[in-house]
Order: sequence, then structure tokens, then C-alpha cells
Amino acid sequence: MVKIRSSEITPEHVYLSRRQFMAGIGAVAGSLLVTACAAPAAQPVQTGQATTPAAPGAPAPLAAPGDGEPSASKDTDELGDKLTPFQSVTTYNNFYEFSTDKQAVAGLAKNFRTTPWTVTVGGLVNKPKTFDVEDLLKRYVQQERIYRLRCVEAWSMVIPWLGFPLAALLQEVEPTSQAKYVRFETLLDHKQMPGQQAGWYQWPYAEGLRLDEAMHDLAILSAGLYGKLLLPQNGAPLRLVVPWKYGFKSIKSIVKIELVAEQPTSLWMAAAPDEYGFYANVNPDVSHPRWSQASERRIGELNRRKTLPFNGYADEVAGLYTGMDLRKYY
Ligand SMILES: Nc1nc2c(c(=O)[nH]1)N[C@H]1C(S)=C(S)[C@@H](COP(=O)(O)O)O[C@H]1N2
Ligand SMILES: [Mo]
Repeated sequence: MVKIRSSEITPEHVYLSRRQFMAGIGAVAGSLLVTACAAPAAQPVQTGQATTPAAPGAPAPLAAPGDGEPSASKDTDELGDKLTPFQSVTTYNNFYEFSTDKQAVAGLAKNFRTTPWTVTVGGLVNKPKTFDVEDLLKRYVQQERIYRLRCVEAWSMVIPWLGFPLAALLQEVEPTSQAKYVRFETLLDHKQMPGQQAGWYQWPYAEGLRLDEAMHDLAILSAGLYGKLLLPQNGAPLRLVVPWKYGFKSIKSIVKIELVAEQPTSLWMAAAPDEYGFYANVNPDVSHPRWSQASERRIGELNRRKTLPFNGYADEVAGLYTGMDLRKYY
């Protein structure tokens, strides 16, 4: 398993300052928080260790969306690329359930109800379970992961997510030996999500990963960014983030996770099979039928930049695809 770079782990002081945002922390021992959060920094984290549930009662170190200033432990990613401002991350969004107009999403999603919210994890597992999102946030240490997000439309951002490895949740439900893929589904609720009234897509939004991709430490479930809980437009209360794949794989507002034997069909594969494949790994050498993927526009920058294979995470993830023709499996 790949090790998390130390640059991707939130230093202790960030948790401590974030802690000040939290209401009702009161008597919870600071030492408990420090122990839980300092552990990963002290030693390289293997997937197995990262999945250790947080100590019982350890609070989720996230500020409510309206509370506190957006904060991150660094202003750049590990390549030195600047973080995309909070303002851009929260006002330029793809979330077709609300609108196909990126700048209209935030307003339309403003009153989206994200509590209470449960995520059902089932299918080919020994221990199917429905989790309350709030419990998940207490159960696993929320790590900061500064990742590049590369949309298939050839724009990109750098976002300081807060989340935990998807592997932690999957290990807890114990996939059976027949489980080969993971399928994810977004909430279906056309009253709250006006975009779901449009008949062009097969709602609910669905996505999938191969099980070994899903178990990779870089794949996280995120409930926050910039030190705060996610706003609805970014996929509250819980969304997937798979940084080496095009952004559409990072499905928002998840209600269901299912372990399955066959490769799932995503909303985009069903809508345009010639344009969107199952793998969707960021690849400068495989053009979209209607545009090149060789370069991209980083939000906030004037000049285009070169697109990196696997969005810059090739060292970590290329091994998942050994022997596969990436022109065919796009
Ligand atoms: N349910 C759902 N998830 C989704 C989408 C969507 O329309 N619906 N859009 C995807 C696309 S195309 C991108 S680029 C990212 C954008 O995430 P962001 O708005 O948080 O930057 O979300 C992805 N997840
Ligand atoms: Mo996207």
C-alpha cells in the first residue's frame, strides 16, 4: 500500500485551532484529540492504520459551514501549486442535480437539507450497515488532504479537503470475496434537486470504482473543506474524492454504497458512452472526442498548464493499472 506523504497529513496545530471553532467541545480532553490526530504525523500511515477508528467520543474537528474563517494548514499542494480560493471552490460548481449552470448551483442548493443523513453500505459484504453521517465523522479521524481536482471539461482547482480513507469504511463492512467493484449513489429527491426533473439523465447520479481503486489510500470520503463542513454545492454532507480521476467520478451527497461483482454503469457512461468511460483516469494523451485533455485551465490563472498523467498522482496509483491499455480503458 502506498504511504501518505507527510505533506498530506494535517499538522497537529491545525486541529488545535480548528478545535476552537467547535461548539460544545467543553470537557473533551484536549489530549484525546491530540493523540488521535498526532498519531498519523508521527509515523507513515499504512491504509490499515489509517482505518483505525478514532477514539470513542473524539469530536469531528470540523466547523459548521457558517462558522469560522476558511482555513488550511498550507497555501500550496505538494507540487507548490496554490490553493484555489474558498470563494471559487464554493461558487463554481458542477452539480447537475441543481443546475447545469456552475454559477447557479450554490444559490439553488442553499436550503438543501443535509441533516439527518444516513449512508447505507451493503451488497456483497458480511456486515451491511446504515451509518449516520455524524457518527462517521466521530468514528474516523478527519484528515486534511490537499488535492488537485481536474474536471473532464479541462479546468482544475486545488482544494484542501477534510475526510477519511474510503478504505476505512469498506473494511468495516467486510467485503466478501465476490465483491469486485463499489457502486455509489447520490440522493434522489426531485423536490429538493430541481435538476432531477430534467429527463436527459438517469437519476440518481451514480458512480463506481474497482475495489482496489476504492481501497487506495488517496481515495477519501470528504465531509469538509477549508476546515469547515461542506456546503451543499460541494456535495454535503458526504462526497467521494478520487484525485487521480476526472472530477465526475467524485460523486456528491452520497446515500448508498454497494459492493458488487460487475462493473457498475455510471450516470455519465449511460448518458454518453462514447465520451465517458468507467475508469476516467486523468490522461493528457487521451482526448475527449470533442476537446484535447493535454492542457487545462487552473481556476484563477491566465495561462493554461499541462495536464499531468493521473493528475500528478502517477507515482501513487499507476500500479493499479499495470498491463492495461489506458487508451482503451479510459
Ligand atoms: N451527484 C453529483 N456529483 C458530482 C457531480 C454532479 O453533477 N452530481 N458533478 C461532478 C463533477 S463533473 C465535478 S468536476 C465535481 C465538482 O466538484 P466541486 O463542485 O465540489 O468542485 O463533482 C462531481 N460530482
Ligand atoms: Mo467535472
